[in-house]
Amino acid sequence: MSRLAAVVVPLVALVCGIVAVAQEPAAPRLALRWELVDDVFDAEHPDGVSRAVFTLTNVGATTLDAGAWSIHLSALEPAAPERVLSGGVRFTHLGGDQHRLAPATSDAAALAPGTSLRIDYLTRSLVTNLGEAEAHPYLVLTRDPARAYPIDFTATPFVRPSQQGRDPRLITPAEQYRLNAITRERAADDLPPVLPTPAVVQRRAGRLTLAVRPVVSAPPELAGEAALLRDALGDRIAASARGPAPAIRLAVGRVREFASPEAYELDVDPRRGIRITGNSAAGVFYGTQTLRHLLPVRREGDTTVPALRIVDAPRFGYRGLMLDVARNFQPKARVLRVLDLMARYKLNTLHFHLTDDEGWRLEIPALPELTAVGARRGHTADGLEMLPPAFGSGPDAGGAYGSGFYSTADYLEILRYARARHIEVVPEIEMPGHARAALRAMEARYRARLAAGDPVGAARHRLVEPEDRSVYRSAQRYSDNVMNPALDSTYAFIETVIAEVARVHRAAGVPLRWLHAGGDEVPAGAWERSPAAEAVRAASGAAHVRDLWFPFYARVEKLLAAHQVGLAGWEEIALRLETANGRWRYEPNPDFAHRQWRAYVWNNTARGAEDLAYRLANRGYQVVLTPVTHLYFDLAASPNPEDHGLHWGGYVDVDKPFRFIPLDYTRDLDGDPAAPPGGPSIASGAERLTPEGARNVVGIQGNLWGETLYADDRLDEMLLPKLFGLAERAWAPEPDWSRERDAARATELYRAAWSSFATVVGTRELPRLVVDYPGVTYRIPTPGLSLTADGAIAANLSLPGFVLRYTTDGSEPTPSSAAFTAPVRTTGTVTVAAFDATGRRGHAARLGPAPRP
Ligand code: TNX
Repeated sequence: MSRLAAVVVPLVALVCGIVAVAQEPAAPRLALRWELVDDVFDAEHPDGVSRAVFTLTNVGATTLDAGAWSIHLSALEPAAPERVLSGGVRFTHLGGDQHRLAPATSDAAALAPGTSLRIDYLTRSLVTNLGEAEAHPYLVLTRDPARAYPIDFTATPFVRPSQQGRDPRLITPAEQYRLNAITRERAADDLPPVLPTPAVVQRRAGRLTLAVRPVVSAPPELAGEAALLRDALGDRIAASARGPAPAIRLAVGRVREFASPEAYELDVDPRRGIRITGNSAAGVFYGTQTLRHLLPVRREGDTTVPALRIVDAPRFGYRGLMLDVARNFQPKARVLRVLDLMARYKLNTLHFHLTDDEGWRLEIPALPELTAVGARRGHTADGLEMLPPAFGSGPDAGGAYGSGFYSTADYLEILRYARARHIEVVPEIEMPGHARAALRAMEARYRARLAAGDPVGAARHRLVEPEDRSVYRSAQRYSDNVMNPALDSTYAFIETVIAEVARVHRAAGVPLRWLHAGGDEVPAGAWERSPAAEAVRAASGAAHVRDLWFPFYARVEKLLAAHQVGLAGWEEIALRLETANGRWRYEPNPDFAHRQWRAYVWNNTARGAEDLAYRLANRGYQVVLTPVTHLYFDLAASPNPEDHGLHWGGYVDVDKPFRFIPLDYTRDLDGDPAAPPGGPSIASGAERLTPEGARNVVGIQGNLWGETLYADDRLDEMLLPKLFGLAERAWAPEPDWSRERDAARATELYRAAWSSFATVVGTRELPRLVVDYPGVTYRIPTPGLSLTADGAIAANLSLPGFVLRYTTDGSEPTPSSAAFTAPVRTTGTVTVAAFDATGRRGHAARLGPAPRP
């Protein structure tokens, strides 16, 4: 210890001691450890549940008496504790993913310093990944219920298969090896020059050197595209370089081969320079993105592009990504980066999920409570002035992910940034379900107006009917999150929000064309005991209050039409419940077909609903395909416990969007990932798209929901490289393997296409991201491991371009561990992980000890 420190430390201790004595007893300190014990499969739990244990240890200096404390913790539905087996505690559900754990009786034993409490319990369903165990706990003392104390939490990693041996979804290292084995690295010359694959590529001899910054010439209407291109090239080519500058000419003109406004032609001629012609400014923009990607990845050195001619147009006019910023907030800079990534890979629609139960993220100046209350999450005793914690955002209202919203100025900036990159922003305002943030915010407004002596103003935008006794529970376990279609104030609220959103879009120079008006997952039971709903039902002659759904969206459609805005929503806006053979089933609602409603069809997991997207398109609805099985980017990449994400619709890695067959996807619902997705439809009797239906499929979209996006590296990890599969499928021409009916030939074509794509992603696009977005944290694949016939261990990876490193002493590989270049023979355990160029690594795989040959 230095002399200075020797003096300062006791001084600080002294001062702190005095403060502590003067204030209150020392803060309680707890540690909580979670561990998976085993899985239980028995007659009562045929699908399995997990036996888990919390160990709560008092690591502080004060005794915690029973009745004096409770712990608030988060548990996604599958992991919600149901049955407590030991510890004398009780779990109480608080709403959403929040639970309270407290001694069951006031005479339960006190928790003295240094002692632990062991709480064994059974979960509601199998815990299959470690993310589900992240409890994000905090402590609340009964004497000061508004205050939260942090708790040290650890979730003990669980190692398959001992704890998860009976989970059929397990991917062992050997199985991963088998899946990876279809990837064959391709020579760089055999690869399409850019991702997504262009429609037509004619290669020519030679290369054009861009050693000196090119002169970009463009007519005034392409000034924006030219400026962005200059920026991008300026990043790569030093301003100081002297010599003759090559010319890049941008123009809007007719691209003969394609009618799409987004089509372009790019001509790279070593002598005459570069010409980009687009059917519109959007086409020119995509041509400039292609040009950027023709430059070799490395920043230093090589600045040549191959001589060639590309003529290109998208397969789908709608190429979307949905970003949920409601469950966990994402700062503006991250949204701009997502837009940048989308533009590079030629996606053109950001579906911006701005509101949900757990947050309202857009400033609406006319209703300031929406963000003052609805964009703040934290622990409070009464929950009146902010929303409760959720999804790992923690008790602190100043925390990064729970609280936050885009001011009007932020949103304007996002819209303008998107517009410059030819991305349309489709904002989503969730209704009538998934609306808890709005309901709570409007209750706060109601109270404030009433207190200010303005009962009329108080009632104007109120979303709650106090006499409503309806009992329901939403998919995310809320019982108070649905707007009421029988209240005029509901429509006053929606009308105000629409007007404000439309106003900002106009100010940004991009009139709002579509509003996504939610519609998903309204729970059964809502409105059933609402006097207002009952009165409207009776007056309208409807059979059931559930039928108020139709007048609700018809009225929303009118409110939107007043601003020339089209109605978009989740599939439910286009459905109605019907009985067939005594069973309820969702059917397309003929009443609104051919009204140009745009339905985002998501749930292809429900039995009988696999083909819902096609049934809706065939009946006249405009359909965006966004099926959970292939395009839900919030799903974990694999069943391995260390992969984050949900898994209610399976697992989604980059291969899922890649193998998606948009116009015939029921051929690939549960196939073997190593086989081509070419089998017959698994959904028996599934309806196929008619020619009219195919014209109504406007495009495809990846959805990134935000429940697990509560850490800085998480968005990248869930989005990348999945985004590349989406971009390829949304833009590139229909692949040959998806049309081939001969199984052997289809397998050959698919494996070749996948290998080419995997090589592009692994050797070109991910390295490009590392250079262009320093700190990017895309998911690095987990190796597969296999025992060779002669007893050595072989390793492989789904994507080329990484270095595999290994250890044989059980430790995690580091950038200085030995490279895995040939099968390894050892008596110990081989631990292998993939590393990228920056030395960042993915999850390790383990195998061994290998039996002696
Ligand atoms: C279902 S899909 C939801 C979302 C969840 C998502 C998680 C849809 C329209 N609703 O509220 O975030 O699953 O995967």
